[in-house]
Amino acid sequence: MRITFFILVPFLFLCCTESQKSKNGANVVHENLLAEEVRNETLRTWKAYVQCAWGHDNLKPLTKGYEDWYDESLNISIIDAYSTLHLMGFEEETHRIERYVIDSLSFDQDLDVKVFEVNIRVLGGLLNMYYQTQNDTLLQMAQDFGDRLLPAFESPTGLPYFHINLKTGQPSGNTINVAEAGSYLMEFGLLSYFTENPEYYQTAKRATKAVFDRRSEIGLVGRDLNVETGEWTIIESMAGAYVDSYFEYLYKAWLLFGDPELKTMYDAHIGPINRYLTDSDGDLLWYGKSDMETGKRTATDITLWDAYLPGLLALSGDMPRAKKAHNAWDAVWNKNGAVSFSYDYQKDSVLNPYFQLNPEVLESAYYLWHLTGDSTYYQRNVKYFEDLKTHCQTPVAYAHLNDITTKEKDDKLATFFIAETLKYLYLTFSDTTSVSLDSHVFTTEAHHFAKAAIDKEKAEVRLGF
Ligand code: DMJ
Repeated sequence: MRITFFILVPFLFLCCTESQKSKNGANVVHENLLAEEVRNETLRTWKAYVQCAWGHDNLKPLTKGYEDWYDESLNISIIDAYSTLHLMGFEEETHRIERYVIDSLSFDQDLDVKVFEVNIRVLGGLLNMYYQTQNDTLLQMAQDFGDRLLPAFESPTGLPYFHINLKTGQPSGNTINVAEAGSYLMEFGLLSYFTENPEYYQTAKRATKAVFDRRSEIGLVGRDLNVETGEWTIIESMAGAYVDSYFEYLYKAWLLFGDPELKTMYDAHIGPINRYLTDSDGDLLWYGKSDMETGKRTATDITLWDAYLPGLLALSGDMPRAKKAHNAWDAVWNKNGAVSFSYDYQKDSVLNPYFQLNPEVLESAYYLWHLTGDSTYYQRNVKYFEDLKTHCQTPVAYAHLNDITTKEKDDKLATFFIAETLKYLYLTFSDTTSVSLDSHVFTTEAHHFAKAAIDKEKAEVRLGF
């Protein structure tokens, strides 16, 4: 499939081979300059975090300070970065993280945390640490964290409340969007598999089904729901931000665990999405917004998170739509050398010009490159990486852009930059890493798990489907 790589990419990228033995014994080979450069940039960014922000949630890349999401740190950068550092073979760094998490962290914190965000970043990261090390203490910590999230799902509908207090288990926040309601199948499924306790997966599936059961007659879901009544509070339908990982997890959790009901749900949605949300413009395919009951177009604004969809379409085998949808995102990227928080494709205008170093455009390019072998997508990631360096690089790390048109930087660095953006670039350029879409499934936060690590028959029992 990727034989074309050796023919089509310039010779420049094929030199400089370096081999390393990773902790789990797998060979990590950095076969070209670009993979090596991404690896170096990851280490440079990580070292800045360690030096200036260790023990805090985020590095501030301009002032070299730090900031936390809440009154106390949840150590989100440390836990979220682990799987990428492991993938790249940084043994000293990953050992340090393992020791720190085991020796120094307790989640018995009196904090109201966002259930969705800490699930994908903290629980997903902890599960990856256990998966890589098989250290039981790390599984106990993941289970402890998962147990602290469970009370969020004790609502009349099974939908999770927006916040949960990690110490008291007190939930709060009655309104939730579809992504926040239905993106737990992967992490909770893995937790059920590793602990052999179906409760986690069953809880996640009940929340997902609570969304699915409220789809309209034409098969679309809205955006926001009331957790207690189950009523839609926003009935505008979309496939991107606010709903994205709900669709993503129906497909990916089916791929990893084999629960056939998830695939049935995915199939019930994807047809209506393609029918009612798309606008075609030659070689470009846009996914807009429609009324969930009538399917009538309501808006043509999109957000940079929506760019996960070409990757999901490619993964599920719909290459024609995946390619055209990525063409649309590539066109948006090329206007400013980055994508804005929101953009109107009909008016061709930037709405909110902020850029958070998000992975989605590059992630989908990786999926398309890997699954088609077409070097167009490899070259897109070469270009995106160049643009990130030109516009977002700082003396110590990378920074968000306040405005993609002026390139004014903001003193922020999201944890998904290492967890996802740099990982997908590295996977694109490194042809011989043992981790790929052939063998692994990636969570929405890009934490990777081998399909071979899950025995489908055992999954049926341990997850209870
Ligand atoms: C990530 O935290 C996850 O991918 C999430 O599902 C939505 N997108 C952000 C990064 O943009």
